[in-house]
Amino acid sequence: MIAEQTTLPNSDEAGTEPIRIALVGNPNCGKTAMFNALTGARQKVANYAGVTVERKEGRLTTAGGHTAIVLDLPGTYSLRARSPDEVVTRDAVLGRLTGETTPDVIVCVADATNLRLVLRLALELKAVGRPVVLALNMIDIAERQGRDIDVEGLAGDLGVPVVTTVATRRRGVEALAAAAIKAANDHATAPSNITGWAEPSAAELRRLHLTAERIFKKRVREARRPDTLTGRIDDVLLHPVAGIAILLIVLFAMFQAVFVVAKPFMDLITAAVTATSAGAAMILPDGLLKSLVCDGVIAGVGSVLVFLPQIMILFLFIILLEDVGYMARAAFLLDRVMGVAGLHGRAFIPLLSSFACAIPGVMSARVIDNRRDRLTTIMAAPLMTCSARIAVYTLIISAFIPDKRYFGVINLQGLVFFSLYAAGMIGALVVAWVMRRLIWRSASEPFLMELPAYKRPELVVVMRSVAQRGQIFLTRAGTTILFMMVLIWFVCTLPVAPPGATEPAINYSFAGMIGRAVGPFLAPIGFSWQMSVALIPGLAAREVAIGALGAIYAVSGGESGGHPLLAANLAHHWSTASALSFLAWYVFAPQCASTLAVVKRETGSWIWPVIMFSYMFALAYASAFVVYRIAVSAGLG
Ligand SMILES: Nc1nc2c(ncn2[C@@H]2O[C@H](COP(=O)(O)OP(=O)(O)OP(=O)(O)O)[C@@H](O)[C@H]2O)c(=O)[nH]1
Ligand SMILES: [Mg+2]
Repeated sequence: MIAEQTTLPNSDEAGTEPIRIALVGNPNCGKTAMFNALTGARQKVANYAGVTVERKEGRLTTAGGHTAIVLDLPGTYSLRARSPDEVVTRDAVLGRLTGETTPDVIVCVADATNLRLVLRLALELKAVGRPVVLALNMIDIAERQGRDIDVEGLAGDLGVPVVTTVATRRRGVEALAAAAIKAANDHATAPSNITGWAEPSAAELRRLHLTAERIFKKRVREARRPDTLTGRIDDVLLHPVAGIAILLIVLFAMFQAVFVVAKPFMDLITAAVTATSAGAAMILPDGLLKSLVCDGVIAGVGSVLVFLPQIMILFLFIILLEDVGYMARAAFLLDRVMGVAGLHGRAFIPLLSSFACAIPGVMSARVIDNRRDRLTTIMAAPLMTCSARIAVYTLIISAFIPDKRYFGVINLQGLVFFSLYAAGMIGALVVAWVMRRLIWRSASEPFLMELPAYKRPELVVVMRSVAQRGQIFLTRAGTTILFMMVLIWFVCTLPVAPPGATEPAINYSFAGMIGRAVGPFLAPIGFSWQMSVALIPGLAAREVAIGALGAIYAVSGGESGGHPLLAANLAHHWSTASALSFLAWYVFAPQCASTLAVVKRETGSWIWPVIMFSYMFALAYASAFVVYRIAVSAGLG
């Protein structure tokens, strides 16, 4: 990456390397929003601390044709780092990352409504010896609150240029870029006066703190219209009883919406997939190619594609709640529960991120500085229901759970869906609890959550993030899943049945052989050989299990089709007990391979992914077994 960027030509100063700008600031001050505004990137922005946990690089071209590299970094209060994400920022600023020097200019991003702590950080950054520019971000909110900030006085006292900005609306962003590039160029011609490359000492921090306090008192006035709304809303939302009740209602409504609202859109996609398949079947001559296209590609990818609406609706909810600032409240409300389970309060955000996918979840555990707390969180994160499991849950639910309504509003299918999520969450708490008791035997640290002020979400930003989620899903469907489907088709079709065969052709294929090999092992939990075969590609990406079932039944049925046919097929071939067992399996099933790889990287050892795989496998098998036995004895076998 770095080599590629340093060889790119700089538009006006051919031969020289582009200027490198680092964005540094307190958590949740708008660094990533600024990064996106500067570079056109779409990194994740949300209204709570600790969203960004790694260094991201982007490219900026100014109106004047200058090119610069911009670094987005995790939020921090000081260059004296404690947690792994703060270490990333410190090392980037001090030029300790391999192959990297200190940035040419540091943009200190400040939340203008909350300047107290950032001024000291600005002084620390100045002491590094590189030019610093201060961005007074969120100036829109500061103005609304009637906060008087003496911008020029501040610039004079700190000895750095100050630019006011609104990152989410791109206000002042070009001026900031120009100021940063000018500062870097001026500095390059001035004699180098680099003083420190080291972390500040505690004594130095105290000194800078006093200076910062003095500047703050002199240049910043109390808000004339302070934000009382946040406090008033919080009286209700953080209430120990009302707050929890509202949280449950919000979550419940979210999962109902995912099920009910998505339905018409899913039907539409299903119709489109079926039509495509029928069209392809008409054009293509009978034979293997037709089977590959219709049974493998269209039936397989199509059966995954129908879940696009559900995924986008789920993310719309999550993104809205994150951007308003509600998720930090949810963390606060659940802090007690999590504490009892032995999870650090900061674990909430990693667990929340795992709703999308366990990979960002495991990575955002970096915000936790204590290694044991961090490991506990990493081990529990994959039990949170990732979005890839939506496909599995929905398919089985729509095939086996009747579409009933209670009290006119509560949809039974949505209720089961919610329960599966709840099972995952409870599982995560139990695993954390067991790790605490069995392995660490230590209490988790108390934690003070920073509650951000509520904000009105920027509609364009929200819609863009939702669209981005859809895009990620479609890309997966078009690459990993498509590739796997072709592979699965081969495994299901070859070798072809011998002439005069009496059984369905698929029984003679590799899939049939694999199924018969692993089948006996999974028979006690009620899995047929088709179900067992589908689990294997599910290790690469969970949705592929659905695609695989789509292909297996399409190939063995000799007809092709999308989701409704698959659901109908399942209802025909599986007993309800087996279906429930399959759901239980997927609540705990071992992670896809990429999650295990990330766990290895984040923990620096193979032990943890091995433990993770084993405990999840054991849990999945045990719970599927129990569910299957109970269901069979209840007459659902
Ligand atoms: N009103 C307003 N909101 C902003 C502005 N800049 C950012 N935000 C919002 O502030 C919140 C935090 O923004 P981020 O860019 O995620 O903050 P960050 O500094 O990258 O946070 P971490 O990565 O957690 O350290 C988001 O909800 C943004 O939409 C601004 O200038 N005005
Ligand atoms: Mg960020």
